[in-house]
Amino acid sequence: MKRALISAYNKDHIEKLAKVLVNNEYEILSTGNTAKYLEEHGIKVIKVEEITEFPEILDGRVKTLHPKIHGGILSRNTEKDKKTLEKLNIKKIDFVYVNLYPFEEKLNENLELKELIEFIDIGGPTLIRAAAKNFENTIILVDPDDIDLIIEKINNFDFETKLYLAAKAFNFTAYYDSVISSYFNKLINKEFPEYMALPLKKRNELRYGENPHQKAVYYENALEKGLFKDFEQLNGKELSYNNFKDIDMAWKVVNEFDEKVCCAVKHQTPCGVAVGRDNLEAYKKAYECDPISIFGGIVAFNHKVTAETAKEMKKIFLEVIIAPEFEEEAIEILRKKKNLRIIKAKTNPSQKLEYSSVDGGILVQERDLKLFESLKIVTNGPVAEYLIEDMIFAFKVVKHAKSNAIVVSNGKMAKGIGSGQPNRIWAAIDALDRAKDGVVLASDAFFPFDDVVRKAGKYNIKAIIQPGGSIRDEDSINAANELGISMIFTNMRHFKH
Ligand code: 93A
Repeated sequence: MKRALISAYNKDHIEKLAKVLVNNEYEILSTGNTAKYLEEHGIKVIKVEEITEFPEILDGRVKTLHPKIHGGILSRNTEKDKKTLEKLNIKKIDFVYVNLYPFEEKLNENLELKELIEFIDIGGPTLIRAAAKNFENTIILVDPDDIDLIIEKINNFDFETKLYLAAKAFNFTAYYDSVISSYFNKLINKEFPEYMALPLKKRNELRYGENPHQKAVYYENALEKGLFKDFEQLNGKELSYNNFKDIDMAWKVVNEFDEKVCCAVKHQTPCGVAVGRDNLEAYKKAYECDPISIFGGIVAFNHKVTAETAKEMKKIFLEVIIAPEFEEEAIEILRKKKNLRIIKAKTNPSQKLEYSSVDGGILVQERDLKLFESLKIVTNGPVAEYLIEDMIFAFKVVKHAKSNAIVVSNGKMAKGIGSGQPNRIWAAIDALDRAKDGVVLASDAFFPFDDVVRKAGKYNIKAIIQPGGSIRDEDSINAANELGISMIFTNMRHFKH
């Protein structure tokens, strides 16, 4: 007779599993409620207490933590181990199935810390890890989806199957502990702990990554809120890897604004942003900024999409439209385009940390959540209020454009966006040349020379907003005064690489 230990918080699947085991000449060993459940379902079980000759104590905190159990799980198929078991009257345990206390699920129930910690399973992970360590001699099952595999192999577990089950077991306990670890770090407000265990769970296998020859997956962080946990896809194909990134950034851009705004994104950079009195105006202005790049792009709104805007958007090929609300008729119109992904966002951006990977590690930083430190007019004379508002608009946009970035705007409409250039003057030339009738120029970082100001003068720019902080700030200020351009320093840089 072989022996299997079943200890499960969630009792789904255990009846089926136990029957399979019993039919294959296993006797079943179980903890309190699991034993009760199985007996009620007509399965004969031995209680762990009978083996340990020790009661479950401390309200169940100690149930299976006993040498008679762990000796049985951890012993090898050697003469020495066999003798030890014999001498101490321990019987080998050949199979373990555990379903842990649902700590992660309980996080949503607003429990007091005192109550919550009772859902930290100690004995369960210990059983799993012991069996997984001794995988050659003890079968470990954690995922009920593998029951069919167990049925198939039950009379002859091969090495690969045993290794696969062990890998899954360690993977699972590591995840389980990462949830607990992240939760405790949150309790002490530790953003950058010594050891980072992110509780990441695979949510989507993506068709591919940035390119078709790259495999990709979307992992969800169990402890974070966020757009991709709280959205509804109303139409279109499943999201691609590039869609995830572009949607994420477009949504962050529109959430910078209180006014009705529209942002078009292409290849991780805004290609049109505009505030409008209504939905249609915002869209039309964002479109006009760059009617070429928006093709195949992502369009985001921070407000309700109307039917008339839907009609307008239907005229061109878009990948994704994202907004908090859509008029019923707007959805009907847009649904005519089968592949167009329509995303109803249900939450504002809440992400605090950003992760990016390098060869051999990941970089973690706080998300760029601020806009400016101060607004200081550094040129002579006052600046008209409407220009200041326009400058702040342009600065909000330039913050999200790839460095080096320059945004030229007029009336809270981006007219020219120059981004991703290795030097500032090219970004400026790009933006100014595209803008034609821009009034305000924003830069994501300071001007090392006065060349951008002088170039702006040639295009009749009236006001410039930039962080300031260069050792040659004076040159740029003098050039601005000379050309009658107002300039504001924000004292905050927004590199984005
Ligand atoms: O409280 S524990 O951390 N201490 C233990 O010794 C122990 N052994 C098994 N939790 C323990 N378990 C867990 O009890 C299992 O992981 C399972 O979730 C649960 C099953 O208990 P019952 O059979 O009484 O429902």
